[in-house]
Amino acid sequence: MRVLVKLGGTLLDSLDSRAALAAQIAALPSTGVEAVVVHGGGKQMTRFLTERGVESRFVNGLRVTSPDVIDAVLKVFAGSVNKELVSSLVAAGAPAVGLSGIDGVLAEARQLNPELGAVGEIVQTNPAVLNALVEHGFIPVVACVAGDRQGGIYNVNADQMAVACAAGYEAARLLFLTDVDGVRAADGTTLPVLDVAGCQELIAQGVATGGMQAKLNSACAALAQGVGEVIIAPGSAPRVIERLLNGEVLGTRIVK
Ligand code: X2W
Repeated sequence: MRVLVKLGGTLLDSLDSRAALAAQIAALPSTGVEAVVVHGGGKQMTRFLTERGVESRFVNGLRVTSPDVIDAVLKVFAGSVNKELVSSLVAAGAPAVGLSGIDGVLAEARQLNPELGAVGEIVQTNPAVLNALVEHGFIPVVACVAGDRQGGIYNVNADQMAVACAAGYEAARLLFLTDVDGVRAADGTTLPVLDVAGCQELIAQGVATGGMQAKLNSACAALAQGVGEVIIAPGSAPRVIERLLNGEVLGTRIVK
């Protein structure tokens, strides 16, 4: 089974958390799971920019990406965050290979909105590089950076990158591992399951806002593009990946 695991940056910020997730991902091939990993790094990026006196500015949850910031996007997402995760996977025994959407023309983007600078939206994925790596037993680890065919480089929201890669790779399941328990109802309880109409209702009622609203929109986009099931779950829960793949109720499962 093909599974896309998206890891949020907060989960990758400590060696312990990274190692715990890497151990789980490294165990997947022996259970017949062909995994591709997509990661973010928003927290690391904000810290990197702050240390250099650059203030982070967001519009609708997307980071305004000036030329200074795109340089940092390569250094942080495709550089340190990607290589730290790859090295944790290697330490856990998995032959992981780090790449970005630029590599192998995996993810082609165009500028989303001139006011956001070099923020990209994915217009096409070419999963050949993922298929080639997986076929040879490697685990691809994709940073949320995309390119175009004219030499442009774009910062892409990591959830959107995960959706595009999951659809291109024809993943049966997309796991969004994050730092919350799942999707919350108005009364604060975590919803075990949601369908597309349920997602739209939570957004319309103003219950799901900000980052969670964006995640639900990404989840629905993935379902519309053929991914069978999307799960939003806490990446810090013990053995979270194995438990989710075994059908345990944990986090929020989103289906058509
Ligand atoms: C994000 C990409 C990183 C991201 C950013 O620059 O922060 C845009 O906003 P998490 O850790 O998964 O949140 N890109 C355009 O999405 O990381």
